[in-house]
Amino acid sequence: MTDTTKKRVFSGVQPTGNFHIGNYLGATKNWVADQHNYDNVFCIVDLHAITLPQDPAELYRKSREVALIYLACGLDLEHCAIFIQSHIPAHSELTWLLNCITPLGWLERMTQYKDKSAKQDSIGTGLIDYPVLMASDILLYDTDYVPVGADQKQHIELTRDVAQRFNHLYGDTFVIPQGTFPEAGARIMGLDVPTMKMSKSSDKGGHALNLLDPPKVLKKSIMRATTDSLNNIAFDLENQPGVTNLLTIYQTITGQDEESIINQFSGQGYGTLKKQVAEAVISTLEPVQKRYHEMADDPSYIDQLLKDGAERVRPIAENRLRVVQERLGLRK
Ligand code: AQP
Repeated sequence: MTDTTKKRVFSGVQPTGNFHIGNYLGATKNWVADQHNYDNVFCIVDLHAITLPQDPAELYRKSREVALIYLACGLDLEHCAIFIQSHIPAHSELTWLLNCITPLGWLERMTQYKDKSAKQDSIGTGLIDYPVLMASDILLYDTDYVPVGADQKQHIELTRDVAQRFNHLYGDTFVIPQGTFPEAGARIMGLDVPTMKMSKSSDKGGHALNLLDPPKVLKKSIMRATTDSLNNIAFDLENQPGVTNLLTIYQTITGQDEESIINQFSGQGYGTLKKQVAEAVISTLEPVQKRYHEMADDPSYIDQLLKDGAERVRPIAENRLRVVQERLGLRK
């Protein structure tokens, strides 16, 4: 990490709910695959999590769980710094500074804000400000690439707009980052309602495939997944969203192209497809779960690792914040 000859990657996951296979296939799996090519900064975004009410003890526990999941998925500390967002105060400070140049109308347009606020009786200011905090996370580290799922496209666009606006007003300060999205797996859908994205905030049984679910639970959820009555194996998002979602999970895990998957399953029933998807999911997650449980036995290890991660990224964040403060006339 902090290898200046390589382009920098930044991304993160909220320590809320259960880390699911959408988070893995849409984001973390790709971080692991590409980690050797980049200088990587991976964050556990606990300040984002508190834009909605959280139980404090659970938030603390989940933050460490996500760090362990990162490692269990295969992130290598030689190539990546892993840290908790709130341990670097520059994230909050830059957010305030960028708030002051971000038009409110830009934030009111965000679809995630509209969706999440519609589900709450009353909302905190943090929920609408979420994308500015995300812009700060990314811009503090001179990030070149942000590998995320498709649900984050609009937030990445806003990050670019905020950076360009600041650069225009105060002179070249921020690297303009680029979002990167996997070809397959960028939007894994819920198994129960395949027209809605698989989501951490749903705790309904049979909705998500959680990374730490035992094999029996994974298999049960897949075998119960909603399909259709067409009895046809096809990638057809509009007419067969459930079957398409199962095929996409299979495709993302196996790396096969659509045509060879269709050939493999053509003429077979949905039961066979589900069994094969379950086998692929279980065999992918088994080693991840094994590594997770081995490391979870030693909580002091994870605390030290997070402390080291924060120390590694702190100088980058503080340096960029100082430049922003100078540009704004807050310090010389
Ligand atoms: N269903 C998904 N398919 C593909 N990628 C996904 N990501 C999230 N869901 C899917 C990607 O995972 C990374 C972490 O996202 P997050 O921490 O925001 O997790 P989340 O599951 O989206 O949960 P939230 O935001 O708490 O809320 P809900 O439950 O409302 O969705 C990101 O790269 C994201 O794109």
